[in-house]
Amino acid sequence: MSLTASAPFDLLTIERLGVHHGARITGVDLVTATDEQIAAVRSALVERKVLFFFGQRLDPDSQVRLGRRIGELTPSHPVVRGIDEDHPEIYALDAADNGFADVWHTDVTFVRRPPLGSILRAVQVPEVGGDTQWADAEAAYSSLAEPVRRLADQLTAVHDGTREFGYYLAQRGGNSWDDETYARLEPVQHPVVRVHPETGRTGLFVNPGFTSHIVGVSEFESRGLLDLFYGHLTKPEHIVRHHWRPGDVAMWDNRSTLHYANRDYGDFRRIMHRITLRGDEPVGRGRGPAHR
Ligand SMILES: O=C(O)CCC(=O)C(=O)O
Ligand SMILES: [Fe+2]
Repeated sequence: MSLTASAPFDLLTIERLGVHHGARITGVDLVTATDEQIAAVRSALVERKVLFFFGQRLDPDSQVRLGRRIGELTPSHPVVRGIDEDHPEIYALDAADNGFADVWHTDVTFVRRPPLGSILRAVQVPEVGGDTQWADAEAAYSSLAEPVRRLADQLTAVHDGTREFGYYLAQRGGNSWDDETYARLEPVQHPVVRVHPETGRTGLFVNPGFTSHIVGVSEFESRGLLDLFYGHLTKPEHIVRHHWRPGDVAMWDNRSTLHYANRDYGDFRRIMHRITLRGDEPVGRGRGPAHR
């Protein structure tokens, strides 16, 4: 189904990919977009959760400029440096430099204020494979049985980036990011069910990449609950998938989605550039942020 975001002005075209999430956006050049088009993209980002733009002509400078029009940018990553001195905001994932993301995750949930969203550009794509998948954490929450939702509402989880990034941080001797200084990656707590700060919708906010355990239950119970949530989050009906071509751009709301980059392209090189939008502290149902 195709619909125009803001008839009668034909700002851009939004083609939905799933009932709840995913959209192909056409009719906008991300380098020369008007303010009205940027506003339409920003609201589609929240509404559709992951947006795909095709054959765009962004370079590092214009990717950063675009990001600043959508929100506030953080530096590249709490642990990993930007691509060069002129682009401290750009985080490169290069298969030739161990840049893989083949674990379901939500970006940087191991800090107090995880990103609002990310904007990813395909710089070099493999001849085959290398698709990325996004899961809708709100559709997953709402399709859990009611008693399970009620249980999830009460839970708090610990998020810890040490396994993925602790080694790199130690090598760098610490870093500062988004107004916080990190000598070590201290685990943080977030509610298992997050209320979206813009829509009020609720979603599961745990991910296999960074959630270490659930607070106040046994290790056995924590493992079982997380496996239940992960299995449910990643059901095929909660997922949209993108096959990349050079120049494609994906933008996702990191408060309501998880993603996974398929590592199925053999020795081909794959290079992606990401910029990251500053977010706020997750808030649970009927309560504030989790206490650390
Ligand atoms: O390489 C990809 O497709 C996604 C990588 C990733 O996880 C990210 O950019 O946050
Ligand atoms: Fe990611």
